[in-house]
Amino acid sequence: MPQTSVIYVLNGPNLNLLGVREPDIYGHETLADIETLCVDAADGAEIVFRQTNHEGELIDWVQEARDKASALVLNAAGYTHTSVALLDALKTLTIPIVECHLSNPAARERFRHRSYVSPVATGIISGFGPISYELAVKAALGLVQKRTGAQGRSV
Ligand code: CA2
Repeated sequence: MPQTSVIYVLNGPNLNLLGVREPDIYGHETLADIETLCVDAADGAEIVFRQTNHEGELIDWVQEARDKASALVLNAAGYTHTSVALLDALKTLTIPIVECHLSNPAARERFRHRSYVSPVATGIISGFGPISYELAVKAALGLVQKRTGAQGRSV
């Protein structure tokens, strides 16, 4: 476990197009705007914020988070619904995992109802647009503080 809290916020395929395409579904904010929201919500904790369109790279970062992160916030985007390999990687983590989505996949097409992330997530935040990320970072920090006794403990 790192000395200061390090929250990995990992983003899957096509999220680099946020704010550029399909604003009716995903809104006008860009991924850079969402990174700023996460940093502001982190209350001084370190945010490592990344996006990739490649499944293997996402899995490499999940493996990296095993040693370097205190918690993981993950929007695996389309891989949420398809990737057994991602699930296998997530199963090796012992840190809290917060699954995060801009939209509410449960209210969308049937193929989005299955998540390979949910079975290993500590919790799921979805449907609040960019605020989902803000809530997810705060939830992740709360979980880390609970595990380390870093806050709320009377001396
Ligand atoms: O709601 C979410 O955050 C999703 O993870 C977004 C994924 C979708 O496959 C999941 O079911 C729910 C899609 C991300 C695609 O992002 C785009 C952004 C702008 C334009 C086109 C795609």
